[in-house]
Amino acid sequence: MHTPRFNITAVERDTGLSKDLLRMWERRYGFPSPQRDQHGERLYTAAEIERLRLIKRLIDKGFRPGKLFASDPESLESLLAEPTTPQMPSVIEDWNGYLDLLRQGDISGLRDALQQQLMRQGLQSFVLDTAAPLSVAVGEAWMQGQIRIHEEHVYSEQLKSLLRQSMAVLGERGRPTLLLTTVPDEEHGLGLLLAEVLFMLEGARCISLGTRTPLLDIVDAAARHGVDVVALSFSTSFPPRQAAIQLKELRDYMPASIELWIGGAGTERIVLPPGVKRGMGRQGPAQLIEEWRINHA
Ligand code: B12
Repeated sequence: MHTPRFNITAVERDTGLSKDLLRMWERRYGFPSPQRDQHGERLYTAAEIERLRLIKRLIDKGFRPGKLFASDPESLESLLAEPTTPQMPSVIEDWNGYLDLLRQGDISGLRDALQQQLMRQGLQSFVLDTAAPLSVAVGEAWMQGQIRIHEEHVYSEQLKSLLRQSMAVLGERGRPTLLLTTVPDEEHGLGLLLAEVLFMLEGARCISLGTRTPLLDIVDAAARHGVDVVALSFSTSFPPRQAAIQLKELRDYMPASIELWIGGAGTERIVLPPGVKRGMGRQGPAQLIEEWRINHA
């Protein structure tokens, strides 16, 4: 039972836990702690595999890894018997866990943590309750000098790729068709991406141009793709007066049949020109879509 004979591939196959995750737990929690063979490859005991299986089942039930690794194997068994209320929302206890992974340069650990959290929460709650506040925490950490800008970029890229992957699985969507982007001086793009996911979950078709599209190109792209709506995101870094001027310009250039929607943390302060709609709060995207469908029924 205690002779280490199983390599990491066997453990991955037997437990359903990825190699990356096994290595991350080893670094983070000191368990499992495999011995090494003469080539330096990890070797696990049967007892370790058994405990990992138990831990996997408990995580699936909603327990947090931190608590499980601190418990001895016997109390794990009794936890399994307990009726549980899922312990949302965090795989890593708080945002500091994610910031630590960034500082350690542990990209695969970060990807696993985000992926697990997404699986646990489902896409909508992941966007609203993890990705949005975590993006703020990561941005703030950079501004306070707690992480480097390249670490923030790693986070943004991992989040983007995870969300793009999840959106691809959602498949073809119907009307309204939205063109999403930001105006030329607005570089903050994570809010736009999160809004795109929320719009897609409402069944809308989304075409994203990413950030910083010149106004005339927005108009051109909207016509080219025959969209129903142009949706723009504004962070609090964007001067509200400037936003109002650009929105009026854009509204004047576009046919009235194309709606113009705005959202993002910076929209509250913007005085809306006629013909521009604002989506606010968690339900913002869903409400705008619902309204559009009622008006176009
Ligand atoms: C993350 C972040 C960054 C990241 C951006 C990463 C990226 N690719 O987006 C990085 C680190 C790169 C960055 C850079 C900068 N930033 Co910055 N950043 C932030 C931070 C911390 C969070 C913004 C964010 O991502 N929010 C999370 C998203 C998910 O929320 P959201 O946009 O509200 O989106 C949600 C909804 O609103 C909605 N939604 C979004 N869009 C839309 C659209 C529609 C149509 C609808 C319906 C809904 C909708 O859906 C989302 C999910 O619910 C804020 C501070 C803060 N607390 O907000 C500062 C902040 C905005 N940044 C700031 C600054 C100054 C900058 C820089 C200029 C700093 C510098 N000196 O270089 C640069 C340059 C950026 C630029 N030129 O525009 C300041 C602005 C201050 C000001 N008023 O001028 C802030 C407020 C920080 C501060 N406290 O000083 N930043």
